[in-house]
Amino acid sequence: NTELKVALAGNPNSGKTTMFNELTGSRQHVGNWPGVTVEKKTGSAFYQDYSLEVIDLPGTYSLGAYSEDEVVARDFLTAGDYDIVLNIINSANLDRNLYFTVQLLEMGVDLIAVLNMADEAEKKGIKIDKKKLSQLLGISVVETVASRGKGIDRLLEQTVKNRDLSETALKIDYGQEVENLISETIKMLKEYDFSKQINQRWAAIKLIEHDPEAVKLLEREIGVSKAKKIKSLIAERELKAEDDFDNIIIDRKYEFINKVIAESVQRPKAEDEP
Ligand code: GDP
Ligand code: MG
Ligand code: K
Repeated sequence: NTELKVALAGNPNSGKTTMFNELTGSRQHVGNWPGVTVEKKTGSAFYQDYSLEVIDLPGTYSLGAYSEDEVVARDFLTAGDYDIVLNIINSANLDRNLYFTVQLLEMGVDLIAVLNMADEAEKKGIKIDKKKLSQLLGISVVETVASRGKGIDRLLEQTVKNRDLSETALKIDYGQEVENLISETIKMLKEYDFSKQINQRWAAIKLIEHDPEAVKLLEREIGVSKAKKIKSLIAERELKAEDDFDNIIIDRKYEFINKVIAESVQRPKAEDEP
């Protein structure tokens, strides 16, 4: 009997809790995440010879540090104490949901994209080419209707099949100027022996975005004076740059998502929309 730790992550209202209930039935435990009032739900599921510990993470749109929910989800994901993440996606609202997916992929999180609410997407006439989407994102894609228990067996099958995924981090091209800075930041992170467990490219991007939690983590890990050298490098480049790096990073992320959607999703033409 092999144990797997599986976390459900995704936007609010994507059907995470419904999926959690579907997977775990009455084998649930409700508590709190340490130090915060955010509810923590865990439960168990069984498939073939596998025993799955399932964790329902708080729903978030982003993995910044702006709410307790985001911090809980992010801390869990950066700590890496899980085998695989099931990213529950509302198929009827793919654009918005993929923004979160892309953030997970950039962090190097091993995940399966779960296209939930497939019934809602169908009602709206949205057709998703799963094979294409899977190719473009480099991960497995499974379609489900959690509220009707549809696709659960296939999801369990894929969960077990993908249990040993490792470091499939997505690399979006942020353009020469930002890419040069990312490379130099990574070089310094390596030189200073910054956490090997955290994806270095992701850390560099977060530092360039001045993410407060990333800065705190950096200072904790390598000390304030070395951290200052990295912050100075970034500040110096910002001064010289014509465009705001934060904007470039966000724009390029959306460009990537738009391209993925254009190549894998067919929407009804305006006139035949129901
Ligand atoms: P969470 O915020 O991600 O935990 O989402 P919930 O599990 O609470 O689900 C939000 C709403 O969507 C609930 O009313 C569910 O019954 C409903 N829901 C969940 N999965 C599906 C699905 O596949 N199809 C449809 N039509 N509704 C769903
Ligand atoms: Mg929920
Ligand atoms: K893994």
